[in-house]
Amino acid sequence: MPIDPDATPETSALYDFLRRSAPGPTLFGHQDALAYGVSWKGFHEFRTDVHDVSGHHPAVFGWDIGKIGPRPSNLDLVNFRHMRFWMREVYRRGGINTVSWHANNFMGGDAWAVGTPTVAAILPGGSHHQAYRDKLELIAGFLQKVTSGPPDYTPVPIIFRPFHEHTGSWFWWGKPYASAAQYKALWRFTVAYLRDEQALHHLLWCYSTDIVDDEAEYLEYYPGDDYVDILGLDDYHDLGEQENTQELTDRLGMLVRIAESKGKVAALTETGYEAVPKADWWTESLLKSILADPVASRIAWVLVWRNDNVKHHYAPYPGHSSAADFQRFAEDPHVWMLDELPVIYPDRSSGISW
Ligand code: BMA
Repeated sequence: MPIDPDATPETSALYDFLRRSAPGPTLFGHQDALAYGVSWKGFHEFRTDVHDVSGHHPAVFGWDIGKIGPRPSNLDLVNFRHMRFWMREVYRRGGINTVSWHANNFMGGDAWAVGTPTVAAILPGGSHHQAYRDKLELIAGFLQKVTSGPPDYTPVPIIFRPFHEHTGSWFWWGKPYASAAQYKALWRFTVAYLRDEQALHHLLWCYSTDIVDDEAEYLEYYPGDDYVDILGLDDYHDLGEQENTQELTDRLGMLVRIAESKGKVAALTETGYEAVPKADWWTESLLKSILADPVASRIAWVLVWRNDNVKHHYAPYPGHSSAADFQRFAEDPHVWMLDELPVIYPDRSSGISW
């Protein structure tokens, strides 16, 4: 069961699917996949770079609500109304949506403006608490409108992954700027506010660290089993220039063991090698790390970051040197793309609005 006892039937169905499917395949995910690719910006078609390369769309679609507020678009210029529309289309096609939040610093600056005691300041009683509540209220309004559309307006289940990579030092919510007690309090407040006060029941909550060395470090800031559905890991370290596939395998094994001991789901919530300069990276680095240990292979999904331009992209595009290898990756029986998913949401409205 998700941590929300009142989770919508579709949200519970998604969680159930993730738990049941985890021992089998690993789903492939890509950030901003429908919004743009290396050479295009989308709206009127269901297009992804990954599909252009392999004939298959990702199964998991990552989005980010960084800079939600007065502007129409997020920090990477994805229009928020379009984002909602795409999340609906993903749902209608039976895929999975996950939302991260590169939150601006409530004491000034963006997510990378570090060094301020912001976590403490936005907790109840803190100098910036009201600003935090106001932002969450706005987010609740946005998330509430992510529905299947007419006629049922079923809320579309969303895996929400705020305050990620807090074990690093690059975001204002990172470990050097907040104690474990403060981070946990922030997480718990956020769950209680969105779930109980704003009555959002279509969220699964995903906690994700950057690389850690052991279970104690992974759990140091963990807000508790009553506040987390999915245990994630972001790891760009092991499969980059200094590749060490065994290290990723070991970390994934650790993650799966922690998650399974709690009856929860594990996922490689972010990974990648910027511009994928290694032609066989998909099968020889990523898939190899996942398959090297049967325990590690039980991660539910792996998501790579966005395809912004030829220098900054994490999935291939037509003509890219890793395209052929990506095809092999996508065809591997262990890797599931969108068209390989069973029906996850029992009541999803049929029909595609394109
Ligand atoms: C980073 C880069 C940035 C982007 C941020 C949030 O990894 O891709 O360009 O703004 O993620 O998506």
